[in-house]
Amino acid sequence: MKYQFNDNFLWGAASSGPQSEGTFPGDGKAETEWDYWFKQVPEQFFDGVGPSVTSDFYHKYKEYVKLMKEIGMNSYRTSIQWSRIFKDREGTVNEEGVTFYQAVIDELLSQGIEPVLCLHHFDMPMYWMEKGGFENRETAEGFAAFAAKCFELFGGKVKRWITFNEPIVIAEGGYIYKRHYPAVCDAKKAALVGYHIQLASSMAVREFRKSGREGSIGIVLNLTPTYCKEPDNEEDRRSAEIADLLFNKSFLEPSIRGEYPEKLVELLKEEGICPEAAEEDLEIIGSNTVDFLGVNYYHPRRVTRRSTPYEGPLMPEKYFEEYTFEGQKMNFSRGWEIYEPAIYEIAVNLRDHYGNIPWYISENGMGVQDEEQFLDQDGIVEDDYRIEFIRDHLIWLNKAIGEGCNCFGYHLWAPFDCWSWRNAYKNRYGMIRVDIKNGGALSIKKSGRWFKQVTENYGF
Ligand code: BGP
Repeated sequence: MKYQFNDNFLWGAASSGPQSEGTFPGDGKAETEWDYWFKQVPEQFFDGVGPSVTSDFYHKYKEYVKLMKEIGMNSYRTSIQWSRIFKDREGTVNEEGVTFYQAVIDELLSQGIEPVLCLHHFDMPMYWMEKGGFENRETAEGFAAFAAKCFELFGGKVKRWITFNEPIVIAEGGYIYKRHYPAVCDAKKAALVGYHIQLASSMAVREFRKSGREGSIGIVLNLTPTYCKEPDNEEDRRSAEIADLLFNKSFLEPSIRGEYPEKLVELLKEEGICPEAAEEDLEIIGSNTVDFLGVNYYHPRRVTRRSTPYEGPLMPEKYFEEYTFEGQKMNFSRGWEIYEPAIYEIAVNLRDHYGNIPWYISENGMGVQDEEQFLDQDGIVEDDYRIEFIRDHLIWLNKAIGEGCNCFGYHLWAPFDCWSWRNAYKNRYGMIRVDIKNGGALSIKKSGRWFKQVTENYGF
């Protein structure tokens, strides 16, 4: 069986500024929440490894881009770090940062790789965090000013922009589950932060349109299709509906349709955590919807009604329990269920309920611990499991496209092994190995060679 994709398909991979570049003394970069947090609690990061070196993309970008070309990528998403462009809240430009991103963009273009640039990948500068981060509406204005500057600086060469990566993770990670800074558990703050991020995203879209730059602008959402254990049970269905409202529709609907789902607003009001929305803000959200969507898909969410009364702080878990799906084939990557058909269901949902908006897979990937064990005699990582993972997801994507779904590309997380927040280098995702323990030498894994063939043949 042959799985064919069209000639314009984006074949690539994604990383982000804070996870790949590293921070170096004297490069003019301001501190982010991650730099700051690591200094406070280094022991909370896997192996005590922080964001200061990561993959050293800052110095080695030419080498990386050359290898990206070798594995057949025609597009690469990364993020511009706000803290590298603006030194402070007033927007004092860091020329070294500008020069660096210009050089990266030129290098990518010279190798025939399209840069897809994201403006926020979990990396709030401390100068805004000190003001409450996205709890404060002013931060949204600050973000819009940063976005406008990026369109001015780089908009001539970059044609595809993204406002935010996984905005729900910023709200839940920082304000519910304590996985990100400021690591508090406060549902009211989480809702407010989520609302201001949406506002910031819509303001950035407005700035893009005002700039008159050619190209398109989108948002990257981590969509987790939600399945309930007993579809015949009304409470189970309600649990799944709530999970879907909180984790998927809370950004999907305002970003694409320009408005919040009534049911979500009702739910937040019932809990007394619905942010006060000014008419002016709702107008900005309503009239600045995105041109396209990036979908990060890793795993589905399986929920059932709570079997015991919930007594903790107000959290999504009040409404449902997550359970482990037992049944068909059950594989895990980094503790996440691997379930490829969900990619097809996401596609059909976007086709049937969101005006068939153009979209692409902006992240999908397999995190593997202790990958060194798969090194062969020549020092090449034999990651057949990753090849199988990508292939199985592409098969479902291909089926969806064949049925009229408007998907224009597939990006793996990640082109090369990179730093992952609290998990640091615990899980490896790349098609290019970074030998972290030995000075960061780079080598292409088996999956990289395979990916090249796929891109050359536009399928497999
Ligand atoms: C996504 C993020 C990425 C990356 C990836 C892998 O949610 O957008 O930044 O980190 O997850 O997750 P992890 O590195 O924690 O295994």
